[in-house]
Parts: sequence; structure tokens; C-alpha cells
Amino acid sequence: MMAKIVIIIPTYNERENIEKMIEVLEEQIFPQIKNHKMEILIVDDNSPDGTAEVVREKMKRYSGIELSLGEKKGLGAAYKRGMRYAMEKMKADAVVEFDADFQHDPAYIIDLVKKFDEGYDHVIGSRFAKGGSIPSNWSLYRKFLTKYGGLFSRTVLFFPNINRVRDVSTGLKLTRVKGVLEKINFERVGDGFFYKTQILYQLVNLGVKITEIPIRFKIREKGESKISSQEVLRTFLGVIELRLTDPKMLRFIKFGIVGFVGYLVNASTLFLFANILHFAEWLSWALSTELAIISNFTWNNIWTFKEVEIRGFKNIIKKFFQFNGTSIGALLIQTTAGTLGVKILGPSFRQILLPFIIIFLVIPYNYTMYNVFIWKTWKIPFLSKK
Ligand SMILES: Nc1nc2c(ncn2[C@@H]2O[C@H](COP(=O)(O)OP(=O)(O)O)[C@@H](O)[C@H]2O)c(=O)[nH]1
Ligand SMILES: [Mg+2]
Repeated sequence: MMAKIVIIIPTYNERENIEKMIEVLEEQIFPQIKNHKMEILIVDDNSPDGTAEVVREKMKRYSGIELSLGEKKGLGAAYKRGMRYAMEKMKADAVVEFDADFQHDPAYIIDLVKKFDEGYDHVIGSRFAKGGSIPSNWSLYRKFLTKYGGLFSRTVLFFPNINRVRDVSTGLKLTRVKGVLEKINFERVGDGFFYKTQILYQLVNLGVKITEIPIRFKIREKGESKISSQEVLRTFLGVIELRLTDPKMLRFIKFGIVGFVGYLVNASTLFLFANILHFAEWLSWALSTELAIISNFTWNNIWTFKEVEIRGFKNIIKKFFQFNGTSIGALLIQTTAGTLGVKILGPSFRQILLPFIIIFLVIPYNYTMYNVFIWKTWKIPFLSKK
């Protein structure tokens, strides 16, 4: 299928570079890509050096070049504007993020397009894939930052699968529009350099097909870098924020807090029933465990799973019995183990037994139940019906 691929080039004071770049793309690169319609979008922020005028001159010579002008708010803002423009006005099927300054060999565009043709949704020009590199004459500081800053980002964002993507801050990549870029929530993408990581994180979570091709990142020929050290700090904090505000992560944290509150309910009421009210041992364990189950159900329903909260008296009662159904095993395990444990070790071990039983018996039990029966992520041959 013939696709329209738009090369988006943000520019700020790139007068000399952009002139040469447009020529190289139009004369040398695009003629080598015969199966697609290749176009260029320059996203300029009213560069004082007159970059836009140079672009307008080139637009007279070549067709398929567009220019989007706007105020300067940062690289992320420029790309957001450019991506919207490419999708809405140019009806792009894929976009390529590309710099004007020749740090990326334009021939890599051919490699990106090949991977797109193989069916990949997001193709990353990676400086850290095997065969890729960063400039050897970069300062030690910049080398260190790119490499270990990247490792930090990958660890925070993708742990334990830190090699899912090896280069999270590269400026060269191709992204399919249909089902991929069109699904990105641009409200969660900032105006700065960090936009790259924010988009990448969303793409990984969407589960699109991602691959990396090695690139050798060169030094800038003309003009100067626009990346400030302030952006570095923002990236560092942004990575942590990105992971912590991920809805899945938030739910996991809430689930943990609710579980801990459940434990406190369990421990305090066990103390009340056994030590103060002198109920029978098994009854103290059974009642306090049930109160913890009620606490877990209630808080998880109105807080952890708020978006899908169960409402209405009848529904709540029904769900509650269902929840108890899956918890009945835990109730039995905890009551039996607690009662027996106290029989053997004596009442002074009651409060020490509780966390041990929870950690070594109840959590593994619940985890197995969830995987086998609720979310069915473990396949047990004789249990799964075809
Ligand atoms: N429109 C626009 N382009 C920008 C902005 N900041 C950087 N660029 C362009 O984005 C590309 C990459 O920026 P550069 O300074 O080379 O980053 P570096 O290669 O990481 O040092 C270049 O083509 C710049 O002209 C901005 O705020 N607005
Ligand atoms: Mg550059």
C-alpha cells in the first residue's frame, strides 16, 4: 500500500542547515523510496535568522513541503503542533521525527521506512542498539548524561524489562498514525524535550509493535544545540512522575495501602477478641480475618477501583458475597493456621503469627487464585475448559 510519510523537522535558527537538508531529502533520499509518497513539514517558531524565508523559497521549487509557524514554547510543543498538522491537514499515514542539523544521516530515513513496510508501528533510530553510537568527541558530561540518564529512565519506566527500548531520548523515529499516533493523549505530553519520553511511554503501554535500528549520531555541523541543562532536571523528575502517575501503578499502590490497612484491622481486632474479650481462639481468628476482608472489599471498591465502583445496595451485597467466596479459602487458612499456631507456640505468639501467615500462606494462596480463576493468566490443563 502506498502510504504518505511526512518528515517533521522542527527548526529554530537553522537557516543554513534547512536549506541543505531540504535539497538532500528531495534530491537524494526521496527518489530512493519509490513505494511511498514522501513529504516534508517544517515546524518553525518564527526563527529570527529567517529560517522560514529559506523554506518558502524551497517550497517554490519542490511540491510536498509545508511550513507551520508558531510561537516558541519548546521542542515538545513544536512536535505536538507538527504531529497534529501532519495528521489533520496532510493526512499522513506515518510521521518521521527528524532534526535539521545533519546529526542524523538522512539515509536512515530509508531504513526507518523499510521497518514500517515490515509492519512495525514505531521504529526508533537507536544510538545504543548494537552498531549505533554517540559522537566520540562529545564532552564526558554529555556522554555520561545520555547514557546513564537513559539507563535511569529505562529502569524507572520499564523495570524489570529495561531493554524493551534501549534509546529513550533519540531524535530520530518513525511512528504509524493509524491506531498508534492518533491514540496518543497529547494532554499528557509536555512542551519540552521530555515530550519524547512521554510519547514513548504511552506507545509502550498501548502495546504497539516497536523496533530499533542502530544509528551513528554525529556532531552538529552548523549552528548550536538548543538543549538546556534545565531540561535535564525536568527529565529526571518527569520520569519518576510518569511512572508514579500511571493509572496501573496508582492502582497497585492503592491496592498495597488497602492491604496494609486490612492487616491493621486484622491485628487490632484479633487483639480485641482474644486478649480483651477472651473469645475462643478459632473465633477470634475467624472474626478478625472477616473484618479485614470487609475492610479490603470496601476500600478497594470505593477507592482502588473507583472508576468501576459497584453501586446500589443489591449489587454491593451480591459482589460482597462473591468476594467472600473467593476469600473463603484465605479465611479458612488463616483461622486454621492461627488457631493451630497458638495451640503449639502459645498465645504470646499470636501477633507474630499473623504477618507470617499472611505473607507465607494467604498472599501466595490469593495470588494463585487470581491467576488461575479470576484473571486466568495461568493455564492449568484440567481446569481450563475449551
Ligand atoms: N521549532 C522548534 N525547533 C526546535 C526547538 N528546540 C530545538 N529545535 C530543533 O530541534 C532539532 C534538535 O535540536 P538540537 O538543539 O539540535 O538538539 P540536540 O541535537 O540534542 O543538541 C533542531 O532541528 C532544532 O532546530 C524549539 O523550541 N522549537
Ligand atoms: Mg541536534
